Amino acid sequence: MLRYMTSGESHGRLLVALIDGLPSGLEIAPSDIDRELERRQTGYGRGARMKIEKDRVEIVSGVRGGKTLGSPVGLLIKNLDYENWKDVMAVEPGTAIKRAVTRPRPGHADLPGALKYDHKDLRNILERSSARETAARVAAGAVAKKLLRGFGIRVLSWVIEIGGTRWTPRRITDHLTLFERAEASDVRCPDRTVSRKMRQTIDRAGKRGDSLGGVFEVLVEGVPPGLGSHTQWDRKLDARLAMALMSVQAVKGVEVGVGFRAGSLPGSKVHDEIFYNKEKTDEAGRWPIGPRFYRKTNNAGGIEGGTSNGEPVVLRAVMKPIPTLMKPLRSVDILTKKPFEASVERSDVCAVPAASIVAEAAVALEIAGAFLEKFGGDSMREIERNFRGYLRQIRSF
Ligand code: EPS
Repeated sequence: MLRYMTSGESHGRLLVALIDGLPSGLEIAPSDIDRELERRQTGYGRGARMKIEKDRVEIVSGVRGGKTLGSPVGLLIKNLDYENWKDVMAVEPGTAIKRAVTRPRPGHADLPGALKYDHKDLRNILERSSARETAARVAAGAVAKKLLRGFGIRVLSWVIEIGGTRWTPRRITDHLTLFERAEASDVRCPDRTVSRKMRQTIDRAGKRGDSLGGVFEVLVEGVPPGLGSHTQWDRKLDARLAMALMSVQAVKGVEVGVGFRAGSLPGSKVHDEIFYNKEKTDEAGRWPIGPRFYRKTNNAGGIEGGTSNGEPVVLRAVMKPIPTLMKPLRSVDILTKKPFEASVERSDVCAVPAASIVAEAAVALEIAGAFLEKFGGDSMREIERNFRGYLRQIRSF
């Protein structure tokens, strides 16, 4: 079973990710992870903090000579801003509480977290609920991506809406081209004109002291049929992916394939008809291979009955606007119980492009988990053998 956990506060010393259940023999280098960390940091609309941080991973355990050992993999990322917060965030006992926060932001974990954990300083909540944590998840996700790439599986993403400025994807045929265009855009939208409009939308919101959310799409190519299962609720691949996406800070909704539009279309327009191609071939040892069942549409988003069907997995998620606003919203001080209007020193206006990278990581970890359950083994060699055997089996089905 692939499991991962993260630890670390936003202005604490460092972030930690621990991944358990990886096979031995997976090649992994810090550069594989740093590339992903850099992608997460480059979106338009971020605040001053991103100029301070330069995320780099240190692989501290579970890897020897560039290959996983089969033991848990430990990853560290330093918070460079910690230098400015040492007196506030010190771990040592007896450190005086400085810069206590008593004014909860609407939309943030501040108040429910303080009530639950009995903290009179909201910093004890916000430091961990901060989306800074996502750097650790992206690091763990980079390892999952590396594993999947070896089997021809790629996780891609792009942004389709920011604060009401929307790009309507035309019939997607070449996902890699869309992805490359998204990579070239600082709002991660594959369309240049819409990208420009999205930047303007972000600028306008920033001037108003407001923040913006948006919608992004995550697509997984090369997923073989048979990941997940219809047999038990917690084995359904779509359910697991929805949880992974909902766990990304500020995500409020998830769609699979045609998603909520399925509620307004008849069955004849929703379900993807099944065809069979005797000729279809591809790279050896990869999916799709040889003769196969396929679809001309993909409204199911690559998942039927909680099981992947061999078409690309298509997911969409909506991120709410960041709750840290320059524009004051009404709230109540937790000590005085008096109303006040919140104001902040610094904030991001929009983090949707970064969230789409985080979502790639969350999805990669879930797909890798389902992949290892299906083709499980303790070493890469064993998994490769299982994977090839299964491909042979479905080719002659
Ligand atoms: C965040 C608030 C901002 C963001 C931070 C997430 O940090 P600060 O309070 O230090 O200005 O920059 O995101 C990151 C540090 C990051 O690496 O993405 C929040 O409250 O969620």
